[in-house]
Amino acid sequence: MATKPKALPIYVLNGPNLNLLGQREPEIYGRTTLAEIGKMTAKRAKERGLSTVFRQSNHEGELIDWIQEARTKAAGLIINGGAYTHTSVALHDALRALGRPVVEVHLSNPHAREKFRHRSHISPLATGVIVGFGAQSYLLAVDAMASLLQGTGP
Ligand code: CA2
Repeated sequence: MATKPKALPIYVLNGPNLNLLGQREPEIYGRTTLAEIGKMTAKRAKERGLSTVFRQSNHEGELIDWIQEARTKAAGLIINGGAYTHTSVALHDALRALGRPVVEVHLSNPHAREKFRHRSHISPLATGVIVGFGAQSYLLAVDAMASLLQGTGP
């Protein structure tokens, strides 16, 4: 009997300093660590019949390598670009070449913060953007991605 091919995972990529979550600035970013967010995200994806590859890097080039990898190895991409969101044309260009659905996610609401956080180089390439719900933003992003991939949205 033929075996069903395994569905590609969702890549969940996290940018600079997000490895510090839960250790500093809890009033802005909450007390949940990135490892905990990784576990919560994997659980929610599993409930939706999906799997995740969850990674963090402080290095712009490594994030770009992973976005390029996602072109063939991921069904879709959830990305919290951290501060690179606001600065990186290189991330923007890598996302232009992705050819997969993108959900941009942020713990805080950058639009309610300093002006330099109001511009995102990721948003123009994203199908949708989820901001301001703390760790729950990632779960909402998984739900959104599941709707996009499975056509279950309204
Ligand atoms: O709200 C978000 O998710 C951000 O992407 C977080 C970035 C920030 O530069 C963006 O404007 C919005 C910063 C992540 C740094 O996280 C830290 C966590 C604890 C202590 C210090 C930094």
